[in-house]
Parts: sequence; C-alpha cells; structure tokens
Amino acid sequence: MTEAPRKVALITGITGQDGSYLAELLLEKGYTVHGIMRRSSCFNTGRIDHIYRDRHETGVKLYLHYGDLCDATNLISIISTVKPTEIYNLGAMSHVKVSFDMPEYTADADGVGVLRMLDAIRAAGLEKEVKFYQASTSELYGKVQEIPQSETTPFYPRSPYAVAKQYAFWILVNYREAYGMFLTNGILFNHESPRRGRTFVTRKITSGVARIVAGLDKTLYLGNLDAKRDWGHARDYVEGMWMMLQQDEPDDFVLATGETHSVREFVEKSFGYAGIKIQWKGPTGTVDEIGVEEGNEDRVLVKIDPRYFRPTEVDLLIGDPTKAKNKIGWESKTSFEDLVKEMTEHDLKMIRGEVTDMDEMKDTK
Ligand code: NDP
Ligand code: GDR
Repeated sequence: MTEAPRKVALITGITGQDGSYLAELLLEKGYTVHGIMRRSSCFNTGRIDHIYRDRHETGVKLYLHYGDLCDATNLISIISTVKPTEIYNLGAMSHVKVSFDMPEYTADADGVGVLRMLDAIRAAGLEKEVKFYQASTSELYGKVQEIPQSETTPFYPRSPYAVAKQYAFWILVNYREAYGMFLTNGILFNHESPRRGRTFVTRKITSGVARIVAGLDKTLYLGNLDAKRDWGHARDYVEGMWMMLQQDEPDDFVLATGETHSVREFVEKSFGYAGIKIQWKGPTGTVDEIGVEEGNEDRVLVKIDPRYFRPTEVDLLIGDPTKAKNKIGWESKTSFEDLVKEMTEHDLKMIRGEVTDMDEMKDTK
C-alpha cells in the first residue's frame, strides 16, 4: 500500500488575521500545521487559541514555534526540523502608515526576511520539495498606472512597506528562475474580517461605530475619506493562497473582487447597518469636512484628523482577478455590503457583551 503524501504546512504570521483563517483551513484539510510566532510580553495568540491544543493531548495537529523573520538562524532551525511541504509567508510589519515611522525595520522584516526564508529552505536542502507562498500586495501598484490592476500592471510603490514588498516580490521571481524553486506571489488586494487589526481603516470604522452607538465615544477620527480600495473577505482569500500552491507550476496571481469603494462609502454603510444615517458637511475632501447625523447636525460623528494622512497615498486600487479565475478557479465570494455588515454586526455584538473576539472565531468553525 502506498503511503499518503505528507501534508505539513509552515505559516509565518500565524497570529495575524490571515494566519488564523489559513491555519483553520489547513487543519480542516488534514494538514499538520506549524506556525512561527513572535515572543511577546503579552499573549499574542488570541486569534488562534480556539484551534490550539496542548502538546500533551492526543491528536495534536497545530504546533507553534518562537521565531522572527529577522533571525536567520532561527528560521533555518525551524525549517530543517519541521521539513514542511508547503510554506505560507504571511509574517510582516503590515501597516502602511507605520512603515513610514519604521522604514528600516519594515525593510528588514518584509523585504530581507523573505530572502532569509528562501535561503533557509536552501540551507535545509528542501528547495526541490517545498512549495512557497509569498504574501505580496496590491500596494505594489501604488501610484495609479492603469486600472484595473492585473499581473501585468507596472509597479509604483508609494510607502516603505510597499518598497520592501517589491523587493520580496522580485527576489521570489529571481530564486524561482535561478534555482527552479516552487515560489508563488499572491498579489492580494485588501481583505478584511471581524479579525482585522483595529488600526486598519475598516475595523477602525466598525469598532468606532459600535463605540458611538454604545455611547462610549462621540466622534470617529479618520484620515483620507476619498481613498478607494478593492475590499474582500479574508476567509475567501486564504483559500486562494492554498489553491495557488496546489498547482503543478509556480506562478503569480492577483486576488481581488474587481470592485472598488471609498473609505467614505465604508463609513456610510457601517453607520447605516448600525441604524444611523450620516450626512457630510463642509468642503469635501478637506480637513474641515465632517460627518453628522442626518436630521441632527449637532451630533458630529466623523471628523478628519490629518495625523492619519500618509506622506504619499495610494488613491485607487481595483484588481482584475481574471487570471486566478481562469487558471486556479478562485473567485471572491463575499460582497462589499455583506463584508461591512458582518464586521459592523460583530463589533456591535461585542460592545454589548454578547460575543467576544474568541466567540467570533468559534462561530466560523
Ligand atoms: P497582520 O498584521 O494581521 O498579521 C501579521 C503577522 O505577521 C502577525 O502574526 C505578526 O505577529 C507577524 N509578524 C510581524 N512581524 C514579524 C516578524 N518580524 N517576524 C515574524 N512574524 C512577524 O496581517 P494580515 O494577516 O492582514 O496579512 C498577512 C500578510 O499579507 C502580511 O504579510 C501582509 O503584509 C500581507 N497582505 C495583507 C493584505 C490584507 O489586506 N490583509 C493584503 C495584501 C497583503 P504579531 O501577531 O506578533 O504581531
Ligand atoms: P492599506 O489599509 O493601507 O490599504 O493596507 P488601511 O486600512 O490602513 O488603509 C486603507 C485606506 O484608508 C485610508 N484611511 C485610513 N487608514 C487607517 N489605517 N486609519 C485611518 O484613520 C484612515 N483614514 C483613512 C488610508 O489612507 C488608506 O488609503 C492594507 C494592509 O493590510 C497592507 O498590509 C496590505 O498590503 C494592503 O492593505 C493591501
């Protein structure tokens, strides 16, 4: 009898939004999953606690290892020990605005960190066996060159984050060509969920709306309301990551919904799902613009704080996912409306104490 092929995945960034959904998906598919987590003085495993079992229990399929993309020795040691068949490199300093405050660290973790992973695979002698997914990003398109953006659209990164990710993109292409490794860039447009970090604009809005409804805050402070993004659901996108690694040949794919919406629209919809109609006053797109409750202008719900502006902004992202649809059969399943609704309702329930972040995670199982 022939043995079933080993299915061992290693995920960097397993404690993040995407890492948690991907770990769930791979466990469901029968993989043994290893994750690299950073040492922290606080618990940072909240998004995966619901799938973690103590090593002393039976049937354990999820293992966590301390590590960091800035530590080559550690990466070599983990990869040599685990001998993964698939690696998903999701770890990164992923906040675009923060990358302007920490450009060097961002270059190290998001750019050189990827090189460290690839060289660790080679050091472990696994370059002909491992399939590798790199979390590339629509931020590579930066300043608009063409719309919609596809795999052939030229890059024009607009932040230290995007520049670091561009290095990562090309080192993958280079190692693929130089060493024949199975290395795939997923160029993913924004994807969100109730597990999204609260400093990203979508979750900042939905949690801010919930706090206003509960009377804990009066006003939500935001930056550029006119930025447009192609927003999908993280759960749909991690499936696309897995699908890319099931192909016979490595390639690069855009994952997107093909629709774009402004931050302003997201704000309007989220307040709408919370039962509040918002109306904009003052000069559009300036720091003096405000959002008030319709019929109650004294209630100022949104103000602009220029602290949230970026030194260089990405104005418009809209992806063309045709290649992913045709070659790997992937399609985004969640509409913009359903995404905003799910996130807003989750945060409203949370503020009422009806669910915790942990409950949301159990719900999705
Ligand atoms: P998150 O910010 O939620 O998660 C990032 C993860 O990376 C966390 O687990 C974090 O650990 C870990 N991490 C940060 N720095 C390091 C480091 N130096 N070494 C090892 N791990 C590190 O991001 P998402 O889940 O949203 O995104 C996953 C990946 O996809 C990222 O690379 C991001 O840049 C990219 N991406 C995301 C998109 C999106 O819309 N979500 C779109 C396109 C690309 P800790 O929990 O300790 O902070
Ligand atoms: P982004 O996501 O930069 O696209 O990167 P973010 O949600 O931070 O910003 C989206 C747009 O909203 C505007 N904006 C604000 N943003 C934040 N964070 N806070 C605010 O108060 C605010 N007000 C307006 C921003 O200027 C921007 O235009 C995300 C990350 O997940 C990256 O890791 C990933 O690569 C890309 O998506 C695709």
